[in-house]
Amino acid sequence: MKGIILVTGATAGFGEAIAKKFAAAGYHLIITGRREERLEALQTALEQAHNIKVLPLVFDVRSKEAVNVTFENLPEAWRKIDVLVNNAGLALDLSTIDEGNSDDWDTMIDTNVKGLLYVSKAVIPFLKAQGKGHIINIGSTAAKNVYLKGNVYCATKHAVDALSQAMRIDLLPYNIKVTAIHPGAAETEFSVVRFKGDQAAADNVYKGFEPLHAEDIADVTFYVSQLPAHVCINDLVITPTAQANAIYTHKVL
Ligand code: NDP
Ligand code: 8X3
Repeated sequence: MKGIILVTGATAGFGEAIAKKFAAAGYHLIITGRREERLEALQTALEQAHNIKVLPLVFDVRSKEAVNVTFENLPEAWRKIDVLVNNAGLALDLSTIDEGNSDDWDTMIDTNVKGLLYVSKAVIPFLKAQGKGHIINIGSTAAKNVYLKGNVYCATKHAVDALSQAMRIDLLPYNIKVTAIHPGAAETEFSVVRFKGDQAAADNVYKGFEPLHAEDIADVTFYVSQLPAHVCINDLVITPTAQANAIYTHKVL
């Protein structure tokens, strides 16, 4: 048995792939998201395939109260968390700042920034109690460059970048590693969510090149979590080979 990993947003995409990767390596999992049936299906599949236990926790990361109640009531046996992956997040729409929808802005800020903070605040005491831990925040290439019509999503991911740096400083006394992983374009449910169910618009994002796959990010997440106690990868940007950064892809050349 390797330990316990908590992954937010495990009902799809990176989070689901990360859960599968760590389950295969023998970790027990705490998996979270709003879609209960998906969490339960993943729990069943992973417990059957591997000799591990999975605890599904259904809550919306935007609700401070739900986050706090969930972790205040976390069973004792699940409190020895080794790795927290703050992955739950989303983009909504691509619009210039003058045309953007302020409800979408609220959702992105509440999920990507405030949700990450609420979960971290609730979980850090468990890491401190263990005298060690690792927080892995999923940022984005949008944390490093701002692109046309990406305004608020990019701002939320810049905030994740800043908060990752801040956590690394503030948690130094507690032997807690903090790593930010910044993926480029990856074909998950991300674009279907961004374009509010418009599958054709989502598919168009990945036309003409091979995007990252969720498993690529799971592999990298696993790698950074396996380094010796004295080694911490702080910040890691990973893109498809066809993408140089958040702005320059093969399409603009
Ligand atoms: P998906 O849409 O495939 O998965 C998003 C996950 O986040 C789902 O499990 C969803 O669960 C969860 N989630 C979203 N909102 C909430 C909420 N309010 N409360 C709880 N859980 C929530 O997208 P990805 O896997 O691609 O995205 C994961 C992270 O990676 C995000 O932070 C995204 O910004 C980032 N990212 C994605 C990239 C990409 O190109 N795909 C590139 C760079 C970064 P549920 O709906 O069940 O609540
Ligand atoms: C997701 C990748 O390029 O849509 O963070 O911002 S991008």
